[in-house]
Amino acid sequence: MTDPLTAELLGLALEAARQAGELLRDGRPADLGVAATKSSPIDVVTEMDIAAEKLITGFLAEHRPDDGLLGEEGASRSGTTGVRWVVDPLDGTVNYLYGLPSWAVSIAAEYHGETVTGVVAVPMRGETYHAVRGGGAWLAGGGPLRCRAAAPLDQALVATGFNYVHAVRSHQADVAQRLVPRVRDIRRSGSAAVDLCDVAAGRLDGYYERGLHPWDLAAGELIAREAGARTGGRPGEPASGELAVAATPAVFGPLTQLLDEAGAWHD
Ligand code: 2AM
Ligand code: CA
Repeated sequence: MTDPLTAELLGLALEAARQAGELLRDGRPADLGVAATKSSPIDVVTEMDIAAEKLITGFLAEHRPDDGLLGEEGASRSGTTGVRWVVDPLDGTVNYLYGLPSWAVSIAAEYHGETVTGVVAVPMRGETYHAVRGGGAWLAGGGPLRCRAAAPLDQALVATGFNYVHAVRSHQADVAQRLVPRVRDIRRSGSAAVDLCDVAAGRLDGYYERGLHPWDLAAGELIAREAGARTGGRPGEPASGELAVAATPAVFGPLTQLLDEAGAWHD
């Protein structure tokens, strides 16, 4: 049973993510990707990002004015209710710029520091994933989400991401190079939130990335965990900016071990 507060927070997150997803989908100029290397399309993306965050924070403030908030585009306020919203209005910005479908709106609510509900809307897939702590993970309008059944590491499909900074990316490429011969294959979608939901939905066996921020992770990590995946960082540690890993229970242990040996947790 979901308690009334968590149910209220989930309902608000679903509605805010729906509205922001529509704004981003319908407001994206059709020719945005054409001149993707010029600075003006980047400005359009930044504008859309900020507009989506404003919509979400405005909606949440209207319904729950005393909650705290942390948003990727700088929205931040401390609250008095014990609830803090953690918001990524547009996760997968580069995909959005290029017209690739893997981008998401990610909204989580923490209660006294613990994530109690998370929503990830992926408008170009027409899918919204959500979870409440202890209540399972769900595809909106569909059924419960379950991560994949056990597969050994050498049959695992594992997603990752690379930092925007070139010096950092090259070490991450070395780590990926160590991984490639040990797994089925790797993927790089460009959205942490989408990757975490794909682990939840059984479309990936695992995902790892270094350098994530709380808003990239908060909702998707809960969704993955509630779908039966294990999540964490370096062996024995929670997921963090240092390293975030989500994988099926069979893949999680060997994957974190391998990532630790390969130095995935440092630049
Ligand atoms: P964004 O699209 O909101 O920037 C890409 O690997 C994933 O990592 C995306 O979810 C991206 O979020 C996130 N990310 C956040 N900060 C990053 C950084 N400094 N470098 C690379 N990816 C980052
Ligand atoms: Ca992000």
